[in-house]
Amino acid sequence: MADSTPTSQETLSNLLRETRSFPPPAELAAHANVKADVYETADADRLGFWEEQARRLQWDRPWDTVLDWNPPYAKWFVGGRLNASVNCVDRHVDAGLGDRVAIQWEGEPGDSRSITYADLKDQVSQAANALTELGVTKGDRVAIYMPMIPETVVAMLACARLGAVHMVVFGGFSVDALGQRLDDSQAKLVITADGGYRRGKPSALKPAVDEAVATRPTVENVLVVRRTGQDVEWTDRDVWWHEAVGSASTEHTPEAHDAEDPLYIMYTSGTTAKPKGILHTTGGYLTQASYTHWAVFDLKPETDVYWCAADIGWVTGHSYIVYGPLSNAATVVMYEGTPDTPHKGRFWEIIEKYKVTIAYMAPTAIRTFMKWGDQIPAEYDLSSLRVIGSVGEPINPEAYVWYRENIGGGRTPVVDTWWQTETGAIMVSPLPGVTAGKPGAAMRAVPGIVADVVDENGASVPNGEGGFIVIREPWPSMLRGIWGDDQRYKDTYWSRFEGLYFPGDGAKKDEDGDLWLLGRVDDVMLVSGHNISTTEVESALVSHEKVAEAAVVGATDKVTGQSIVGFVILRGGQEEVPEDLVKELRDHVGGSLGPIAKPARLLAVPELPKTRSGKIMRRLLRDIAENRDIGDTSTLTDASIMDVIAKQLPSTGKAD
Ligand code: 6R9
Repeated sequence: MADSTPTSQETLSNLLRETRSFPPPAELAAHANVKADVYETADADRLGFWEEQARRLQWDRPWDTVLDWNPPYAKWFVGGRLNASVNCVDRHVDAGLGDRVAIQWEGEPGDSRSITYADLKDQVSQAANALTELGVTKGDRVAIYMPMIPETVVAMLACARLGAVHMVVFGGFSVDALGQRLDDSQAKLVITADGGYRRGKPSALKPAVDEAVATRPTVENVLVVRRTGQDVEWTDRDVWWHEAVGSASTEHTPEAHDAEDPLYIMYTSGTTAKPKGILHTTGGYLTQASYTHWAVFDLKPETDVYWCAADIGWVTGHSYIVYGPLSNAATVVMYEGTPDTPHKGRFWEIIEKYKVTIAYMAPTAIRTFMKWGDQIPAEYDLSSLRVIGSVGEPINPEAYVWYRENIGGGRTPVVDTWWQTETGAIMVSPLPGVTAGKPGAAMRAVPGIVADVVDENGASVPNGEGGFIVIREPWPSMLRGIWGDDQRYKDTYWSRFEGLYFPGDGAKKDEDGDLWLLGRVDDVMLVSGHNISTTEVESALVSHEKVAEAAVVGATDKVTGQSIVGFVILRGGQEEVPEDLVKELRDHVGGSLGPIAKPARLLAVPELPKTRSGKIMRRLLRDIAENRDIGDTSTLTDASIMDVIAKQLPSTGKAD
């Protein structure tokens, strides 16, 4: 997230014109969970609206006050008490849903497990007992560094049950990234596995934990799930999950926690090296995660099979694999591996196999599938799908339409959901039975959320103009701070515009007042006095038939301030952009956005540097474009990618 904001006095230029719009399907609209009047109801009494959503949960003690707002500090459902794990598990079993599948898990090698809500209750209770046995108590921090296996969900819910604060670290992160997070959170326990399956083979996790905890005395134990059967080094500190959890009682009496007791910390890397530990609490977070999951995906828990392809180490995995869906008693598909193992149709095979009705994934995955070709999904029966979602980045119109047509069969609405680790849950999104979908637009703040686009002085911009997205009123799942760094919380989110939350993203309102998110303002380019969003130029590039993926950055330029440098993955896989194609692409961008947006340079690359959630790390590409040494790569999913890119651009990059 942004630690700095642009100094320019210009707001974003609104260059892209997109006129396509898809109304909600009549059948879906007729039976939708929420209808058009919801916006009005929520506007008329915002706090009353959130109280009504909080009542969808089970509380041990009702709240006395809905909201205590002492800017920038919010407390929601003050005095209320509840247990998040009871809300995600026990209450469904009590309601007679014990036999419903909670987690339908698919391992990468093709093994699978169906875990019912009754099974989940037993496993979470056992894990809670085992953690207690290991000395974990309320308020302790527990690090979870795991593959995508059911035990990861069980571990999170066991922490929630005890009131211990979980801190999930993406399994692809390095020893350093893990160590830094252990230091900052002062975790007492690490839960990990011997390894997980990635790209057809076991990928070890325990050695990274061994190295990280060797110099971290706060960690008293390491609890290890056996997944791959790889050899592991063993010390006195280590405990096998199957022994400790497997032998524990399935009876566990949960305690209710305060609505404002911490639920988890999730680290998000900013523009500076030190990641921020975003803190979420219990009652408000669960209320909004649960409500948005039900409303935005139009969830029918009795009949839907829901699949979110995100990693659990990303906030999307927290809110939309675990807390949202399980609190709604949904059946959740969870997949361990990569989309191309053992073949490039793996995602579609999973949808066909489990008759998935709702799927949620990132634009980067969608663009990869586009690159692999239409014929791959065409071989599978995807007719079970009825709502498909996108999250993580602006979705280019081209990718949106491809997704709608090739995955959604041209009939399935796409919900483009904008939110952040900090917001905890979806903030801007169409509602599939209410809002029309425009390719590339997240459309409208969800009911109960007050978002706006403002200029550099904080004044609301008129329709048709761009600026900065802000949130005007506190919301239930908002971050409660940055772990151990209160000043940074105020500086990062609350200092740019008086009294408004500033997420750090650019946005525009179209002529209808619908919202388009334009990416991080740190990525905005300033060319000859115009602020141009990288998103719009990238979308224009990928709308050309020869371009599979694109990332653009602004490189310092003596004449224009910055000049646009485009990195493109060509469909044919060429290592260079031929001269005639350079001209064609520049003209293509010029034709859709105007001559100001024409890239000055275009470089072909085999891959782009991305984070765990598929966000392009433009900072690293800027280093290449400006011939600098490459900065911190510890949060890349694959750090070797920078070498690969630099190798292909021998005259431009210095990879090490
Ligand atoms: C959920 C998540 C947050 C940043 C956010 C924005 C970008 C996410 C988006 C989107 C445009 C969308 N982002 N969803 N931009 N349209 N639908 O991604 O959390 O990893 O914290 O990232 O991602 O830039 O500020 P997180």
